[in-house]
Amino acid sequence: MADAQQQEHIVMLPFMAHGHLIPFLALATQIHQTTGFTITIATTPLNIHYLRRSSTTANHRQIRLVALPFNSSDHGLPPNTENTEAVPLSQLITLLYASTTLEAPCHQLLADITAKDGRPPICIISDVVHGWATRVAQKVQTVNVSFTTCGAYGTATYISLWKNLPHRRSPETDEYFSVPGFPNSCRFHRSRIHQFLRAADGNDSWSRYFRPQIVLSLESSFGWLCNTAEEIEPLGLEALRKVTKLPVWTIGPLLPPTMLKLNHSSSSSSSSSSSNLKSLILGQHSGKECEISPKKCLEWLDLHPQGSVLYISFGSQNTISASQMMELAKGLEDSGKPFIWVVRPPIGFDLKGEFKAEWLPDGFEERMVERKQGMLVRSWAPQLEILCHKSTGAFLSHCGWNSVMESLSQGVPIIGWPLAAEQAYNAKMMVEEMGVCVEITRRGIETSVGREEVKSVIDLVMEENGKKGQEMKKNAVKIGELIKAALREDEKGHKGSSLQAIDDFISAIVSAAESRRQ
Ligand SMILES: *[C@@H]1O[C@H](CO)[C@@H](O)[C@H](O)[C@H]1NC(C)=O
Ligand SMILES: *[C@@H]1O[C@H](CO)[C@@H](O)[C@H](O)[C@H]1NC(C)=O
Ligand SMILES: *[C@@H]1O[C@H](CO)[C@@H](O)[C@H](O)[C@H]1NC(C)=O
Ligand SMILES: CC(=O)N[C@H]1CO[C@H](CO)[C@@H](O)[C@@H]1O
Repeated sequence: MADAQQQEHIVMLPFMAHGHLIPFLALATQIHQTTGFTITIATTPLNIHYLRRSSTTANHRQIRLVALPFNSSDHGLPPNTENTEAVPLSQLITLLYASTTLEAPCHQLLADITAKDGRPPICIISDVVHGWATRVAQKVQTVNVSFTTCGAYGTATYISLWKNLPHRRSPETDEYFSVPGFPNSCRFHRSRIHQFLRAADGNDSWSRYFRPQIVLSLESSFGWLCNTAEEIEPLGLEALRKVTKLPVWTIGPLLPPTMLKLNHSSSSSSSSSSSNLKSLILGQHSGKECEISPKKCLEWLDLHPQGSVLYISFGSQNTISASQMMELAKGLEDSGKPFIWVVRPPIGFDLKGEFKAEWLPDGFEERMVERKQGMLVRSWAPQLEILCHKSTGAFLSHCGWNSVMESLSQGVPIIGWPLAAEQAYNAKMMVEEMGVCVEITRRGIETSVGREEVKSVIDLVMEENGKKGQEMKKNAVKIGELIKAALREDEKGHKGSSLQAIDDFISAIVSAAESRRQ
């Protein structure tokens, strides 16, 4: 029998992508700090290694990290391929299928924990695409909770598209179609759908992976956790609740604490403050060559007026085509606006390889440096520090959810260039619902982008006293305030909605456990 005083135990199963692992670790930390529960995160050995490197500080030692046996060579993948960042797009589907083989070792882990603790963990929190985790939960007689590391609108769109394939039902000639769960007035353009999803007929390899996993998460979960705040995505949450038909706790966005406290500041204050989660997020790159120090970036930003610099990054996993890169550079030069650009080799080249000057216009970098117009940063930049700096005026982003939340929390509007996953739906939501975004393109790498479009969008957003830019900025500041309020606890102990949602979630799983154990 379990000791009545014994701490409850939660097992968390993140998907094998950096953008998922980090929010899982942040959620684990948050739940542990709120409840004192024992938390175990289980994933493949290399991803555990990555989490371990990312969590150097004291409270992360209280999170148990357990490696599940997994050898990518056994699944037709190159050696040591355990993360979406490590596979080319063509092999992503192989990695997705391989991830389902974690079910057996995961069940073994749960059985071991149950034997050791004398009772099953109070719940499993699994990534939405690990639908198989619901079967593990059932076998050890606990409940399964799905966690989406993305926003509500993007998640609702993504899962409803895979589940219902609505674009297959409307005639190809219709440019727009409706997505079940969303009101009919909210139409989606075909160009927003990724090529694999566009081609999906329910019997292709992508459908055969996604549909069963998502349906399990939908039909066999106790509830969902979503990495967003109630106040910032009303339409998205309405849709997500319609699609899941389950309780959805909005416990996010899970951001580094420094981003929640700081007002826009200059280098001195933002670089001196540090926190566990900040070092956690920065730490994820500790193994990588970082050619630029945060200090150097901040000093460069200090040279420029408030709100004048465009920050450009396509996330840790994506890049654009060679011709798009060339046009982006030309458009930037034409605009004359200051920028910091995180450059990576274009599509078709090794993402982690050396960046070659030939991918940019002749003498581009030298001219930009000389005019103090632009700074090129190879492969990785201190994104949090840049977004917190008062000189940063907009973020040209792939619209990954973590990047978008980091930016909006600081009141920095977005220029959208979505590339993969649910990013195009995030962009649509930010344009239509939040009014904080304009897009250069709707669908990443498949479209051509001209220097004129690049310049005109940058001008629209960055022009001093420009009407559109000011409106976007105002909306972004408002969203930033809502995010901070949701994550704040005031002196009287009144909790913002996301902190309250964590409490509500904990109460729900505790009372479910009580009735199970009676
Ligand atoms: C993975 O499997 C391959 C082929 O069977 C083997 O050579 C390799 O040593 C294994 N790797 C690990 C880490 O066990
Ligand atoms: C689905 O695909 C498999 C192989 O890819 C094929 O054998 C099967 O007939 C297909 N089923 C349907 C209903 O199209
Ligand atoms: C941030 O700025 C706002 C308004 O400018 C101010 O009310 C607030 O106290 C500041 N917060 C901190 C932590 O300095
Ligand atoms: C597969 C499975 O066991 N799913 C369970 C997940 O949790 C809900 C709510 O407790 C159960 O009703 C499901 O049976």
